[in-house]
Amino acid sequence: MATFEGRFDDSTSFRIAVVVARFNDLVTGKLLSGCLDCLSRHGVDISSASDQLDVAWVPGSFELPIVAQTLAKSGRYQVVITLGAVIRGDTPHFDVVVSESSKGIASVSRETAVPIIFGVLTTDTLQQALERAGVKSNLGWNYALQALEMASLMRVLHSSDSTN
Ligand code: INI
Repeated sequence: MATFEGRFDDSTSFRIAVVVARFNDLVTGKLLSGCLDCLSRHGVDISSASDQLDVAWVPGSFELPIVAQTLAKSGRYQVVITLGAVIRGDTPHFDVVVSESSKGIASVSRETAVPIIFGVLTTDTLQQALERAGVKSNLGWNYALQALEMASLMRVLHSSDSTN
């Protein structure tokens, strides 16, 4: 029996892209701060001179999949993190935006075999979104951690492929 797990001691070796939606940027900006804080604390260079990290901004969560796809296909990144916030109270087409965004991100991830982290908050109110973006906890931190785990796990799986 083999057990495969991501590790957290190899974070400095990954190139990571973050795609952030400007829509609800009061929330997504805070998710990005939490995300970068976690990456930095795990040794990722988040400075403006970094060649380990790139950040792309898109208009809204609907656009996350196409940019995540372009970045994943470039072959440059081991993992892509998407960040967005869709708030039901303010969004008559909430279900459309959430559905297209989530299905698009899942499909890009499978198609490219690059892990794409789904960091889109879907809440009923702005207050709930803010609570998840730093007022209580900051899920941006968790999304970064999940990204590091997945990048590492994919490397473990690929190296196991090549030795078997
Ligand atoms: N995009 C979001 O990320 N969150 C939202 O709550 C939202 N609302 O409310 O509509 C939203 N809409 C924009 C959408 O993602 C696209 O950018 C737009 O439709 C252009 O394609």
